[in-house]
Amino acid sequence: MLSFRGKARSVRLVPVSLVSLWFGVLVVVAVACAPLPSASGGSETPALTDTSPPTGTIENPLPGSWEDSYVYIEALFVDPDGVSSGSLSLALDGFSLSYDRSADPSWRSVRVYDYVYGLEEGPHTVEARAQDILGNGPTVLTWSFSVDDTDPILTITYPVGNPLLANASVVLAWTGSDVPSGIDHYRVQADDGPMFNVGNVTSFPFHALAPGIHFFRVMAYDKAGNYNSLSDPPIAVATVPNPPPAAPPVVNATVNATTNAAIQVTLSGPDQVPAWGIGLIVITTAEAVAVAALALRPRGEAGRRAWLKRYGRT
Ligand SMILES: [Ca+2]
Ligand SMILES: [Ca+2]
Repeated sequence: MLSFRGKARSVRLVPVSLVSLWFGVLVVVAVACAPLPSASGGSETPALTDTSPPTGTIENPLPGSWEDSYVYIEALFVDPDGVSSGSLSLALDGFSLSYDRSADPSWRSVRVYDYVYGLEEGPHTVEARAQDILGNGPTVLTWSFSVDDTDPILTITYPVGNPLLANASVVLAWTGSDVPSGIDHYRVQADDGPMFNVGNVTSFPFHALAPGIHFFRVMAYDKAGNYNSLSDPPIAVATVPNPPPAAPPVVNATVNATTNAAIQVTLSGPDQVPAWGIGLIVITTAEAVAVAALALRPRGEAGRRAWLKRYGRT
């Protein structure tokens, strides 16, 4: 310790090391009173407003649902005090899952989830647990779902083979079955057209089909989302015949031999005759008369003489 004497008062100087000691004590007390960081980096300091356990919600799969062998499992826990990270658990059929989790910064809303592959067909049970950071709980969610890993079976009953569709229409018909969940709905398609969800009916009409061969496809979906393979779908074939050939053109000829004007001889046909089937020929009056005279010329010697006398020929 150092001391100085002055005129009216004395001054005592406290060693610097003692000041540092007091400051260090204050820092330690402040740190001790600060909220403890959680495993997620958020604060687990309770708000002390809620003594209830977390609220749990089943997110996926829904209770009683049908799933294929690939299942996503998720549960949500919410608590105003914050959810304790160490209290979380997720199990399937009694076996713990190495789940993942996601939480907001305060850890008041936490999701636990996992993906499961290759489950056997039949029922399965999930259990998810969580407590708040005060130890309230645990909240336990328990629910069941079922797995269907078998594709539906489908058979198209009409058309079979490749029938001719005289009226350009067909009513596609089929049968389908599935285990263990059963058929949920069918979808049908003609050629490259849209696929129609037709529900649970087993027939569907197509009308006004163009001439030519047509392909029809039916897809069956079970309640777990399985379907008959797109690479090998049930396909039916049918053909709409071409229309009958058009009637030959009809010739309508008009000859006007009384004038020297040009004469038109027109070839025309019914409406179905294409444009290229209609021709137009123009000849003169003299040519028309000569053609007619030759056509009417009598046969035999007597006739030849009468014809020469009539037309002044020798
Ligand atoms: Ca609570
Ligand atoms: Ca199935």
